[in-house]
Amino acid sequence: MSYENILVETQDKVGVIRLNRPKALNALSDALMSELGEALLAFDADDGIGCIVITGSEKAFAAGADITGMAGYSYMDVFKGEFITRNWETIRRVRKPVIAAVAGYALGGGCELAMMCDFIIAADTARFGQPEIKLGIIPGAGGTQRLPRAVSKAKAMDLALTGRMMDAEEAERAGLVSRIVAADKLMEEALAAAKTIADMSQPIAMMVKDSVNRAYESTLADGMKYERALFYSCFATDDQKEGMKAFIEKRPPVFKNS
Ligand code: CO8
Repeated sequence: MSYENILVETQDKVGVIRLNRPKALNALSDALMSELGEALLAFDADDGIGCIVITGSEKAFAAGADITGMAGYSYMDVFKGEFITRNWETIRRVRKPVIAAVAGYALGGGCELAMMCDFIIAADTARFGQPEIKLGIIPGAGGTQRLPRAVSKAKAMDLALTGRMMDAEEAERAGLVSRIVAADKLMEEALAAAKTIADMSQPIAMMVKDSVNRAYESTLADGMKYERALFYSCFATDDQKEGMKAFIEKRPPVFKNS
């Protein structure tokens, strides 16, 4: 499959998608988002892939949705055209873990895309923000919803109302990113984390993802029930038998994804 706005490769059970519109700081055009969705679904369907990494360039993960593309839109263009839902939410259908490896700007839709991933590894150069207010719009792909859940209401309000950026240190303190690494080690670290995940049992990793995501959609009691049902179902898998047997035999497990 050849793409115009992204680069796609496979490295040792890890699918890597690089956003690639360097002249526009990886602005997330409609075409780019459609390609990203296609590539994500292809990796999700590939049994040889256990984890996916989305990254950008040194300068920008993505500087937002494509402003030039949006500038002339009318209400009916965005409403009838299912703007956002048409191709921005494809990533939510991906069942395998997805890591965002962020260097440089992750602004507006770029920050929202990173937040749609399962976790964010940030280079020390990363800068996050929801500057939409400066363009006369509000965030439209989760900036007012996922951001407060990730960093608290106070910080989300501060960022979305002033449009200011926060650096990697502030983002880690606030809980938006799971770790910060030196910019020149970003891909090495992200790929190592992805390979660690890809070596686990795929169905069990999918259950972990599903169950953690459930925490955002349910009460604690309902979430606990959901987790328990998935936990019980682990005991119907070959990989649970293998994982525990390998521990007892003091050897690494060989998961069969079954
Ligand atoms: N869209 C289109 N082009 C962009 C974007 C963008 N979001 N960001 C940068 N570019 C382009 C610039 O126009 C410029 O192009 P050219 O060289 O042809 O003039 C090129 O990229 C380089 O940018 P700059 O010269 O501005 O680079 P600087 O290093 O001076 O500044 C910044 C970098 C600070 C990142 C600056 O480019 C900037 O502020 N960009 C816009 C950031 C922004 O406002 N993002 C939010 C966009 S709105 C949004 O994301 C809404 C999401 C809604 C959900 C999704 C709906 C589909």
